[in-house]
Amino acid sequence: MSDERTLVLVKPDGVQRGLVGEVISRIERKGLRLASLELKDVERSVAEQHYAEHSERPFFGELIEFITSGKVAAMVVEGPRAIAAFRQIAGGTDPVEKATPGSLRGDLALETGSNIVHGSDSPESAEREIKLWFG
Ligand code: IDP
Repeated sequence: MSDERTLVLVKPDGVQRGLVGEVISRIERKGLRLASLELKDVERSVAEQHYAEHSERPFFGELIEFITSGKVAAMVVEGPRAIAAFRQIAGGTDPVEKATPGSLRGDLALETGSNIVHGSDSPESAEREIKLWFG
């Protein structure tokens, strides 16, 4: 199967808790590869574009405040079925109700609003997000 690329973020909670290494370790142990990696301050306009699909949701303001509250580790991750494979590693959005034990969110997070990582959800999102974060 040909390789795919996905955009992964370790969100400010993950960076502050020192979990960047843990996230990278799980990505690499799965067999995926890092193609780019950068620690970034998040501009509001980038955050708003990144989460544009949620702009009408009641939690949008909170989401933008949170993602701009500290540095994120942004990476391009590649490998066969990288998009679905990273979402499996991440676990479901709600760390308690949806993420299973063994996933990053299932093992390491409690709140939906601070769930450690982001991973693109489709090839179209991945292309858009990689362009937004890495130009
Ligand atoms: P995903 O990150 O698992 O793909 P999305 O539905 O795309 O989930 O939501 C983006 C992010 O918005 C989530 O990771 C989570 O941090 C936040 N979020 C989603 N739903 C809620 C909610 O109901 N309350 C607060 N934050 C939420």
